[in-house]
Amino acid sequence: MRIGISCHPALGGSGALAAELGKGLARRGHEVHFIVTDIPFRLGAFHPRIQVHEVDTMPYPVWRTPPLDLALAAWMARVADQHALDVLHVHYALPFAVCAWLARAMAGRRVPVVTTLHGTDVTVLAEDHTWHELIRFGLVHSDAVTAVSRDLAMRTKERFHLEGPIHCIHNFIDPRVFHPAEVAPLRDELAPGGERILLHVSNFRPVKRVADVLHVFAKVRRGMPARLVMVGEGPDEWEARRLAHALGVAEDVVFLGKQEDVVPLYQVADLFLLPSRQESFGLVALEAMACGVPVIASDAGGLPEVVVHGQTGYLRPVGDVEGMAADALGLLQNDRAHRRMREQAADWARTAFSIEEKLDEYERLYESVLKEAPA
Ligand code: GMT
Repeated sequence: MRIGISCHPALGGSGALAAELGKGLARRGHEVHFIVTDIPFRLGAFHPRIQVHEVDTMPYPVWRTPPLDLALAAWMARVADQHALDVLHVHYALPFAVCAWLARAMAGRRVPVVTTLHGTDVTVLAEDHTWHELIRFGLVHSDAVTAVSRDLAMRTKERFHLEGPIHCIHNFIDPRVFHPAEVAPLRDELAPGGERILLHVSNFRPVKRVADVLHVFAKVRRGMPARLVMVGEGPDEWEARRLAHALGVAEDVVFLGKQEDVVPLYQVADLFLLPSRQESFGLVALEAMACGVPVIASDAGGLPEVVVHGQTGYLRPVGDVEGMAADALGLLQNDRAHRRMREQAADWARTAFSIEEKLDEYERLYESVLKEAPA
């Protein structure tokens, strides 16, 4: 098949997932065309069956900002025609589902549109009336809609009063990339005294409750030697730095900013913290488990579909920093239980969220929309 993919190319779970999906499809022999405003950050090395079409626009003084979404739609239509695309798969409802609708109308051939919802497109953006209308329009006019968790599928149906099906296709990991490994030099650098390493990876937005990460860590730190590694950047980063000082743990907190390759950081971690207010899936939690790292997360959104409470980590109500810290200390102070949970986490991630099974599911979906699409 010839598949067009559009996604947000900068750091973020939906872009990461779209890039991994494109690479996986290309490995299976499909021709993949990314139609994007920049090269997706996880795309990596050259692949003969992957092409990137980077949208650009002509600036014009009348426009304060050029209408990039219209340009994207025109590029989608052009790539669909020039490369005879069989399907256009867009990740994140806005602007992509609406751009794809316009592209489909502009293209000289019928190209079915698959929209994958990733989370905040429904849980945050849809709270605004304008975006709500546009997202609903994009979903209703997609040939198929998928969501990355059952929870998100259910919320989407409720929020938009949709009649058609929303297919749940969970996010996935490639176990050849995300797996447990010894990374001794990095461990020595991050925890020179042999301290336990707690890890958090996010875009530091309010939904991630980064302050809770620091409160949990401060309580753990009171009970044992430990270090906290914070990866990513975003609006709450400075508040997190301030809080680390206020809680007296700044010396044991390392802020690494955005990182291209997070795998070694997962591999040196002993515990992953994700106390978000809402998380449609929590791809970072899955990546951590795949590297053998138990996860302590909030019992919110799709996280209970990803983290098995008591087996691959622990789930606590949003904001329960006492409970999260107690779980963390209990686990980190019990070597046997920690080792067992590490193994269970890696096994679960590999078996329940394997890339091959999810690629099968996407391929079946593409085939079904192709069959349904009138010529
Ligand atoms: O909204 C974000 O946090 C970013 C967004 C993204 O796509 O970059 O993340 C969402 O999609 C991820 C990939 O499917 C999910 O793993 C995240 O849980 C989801 N974020 C939220 O629901 C907050």
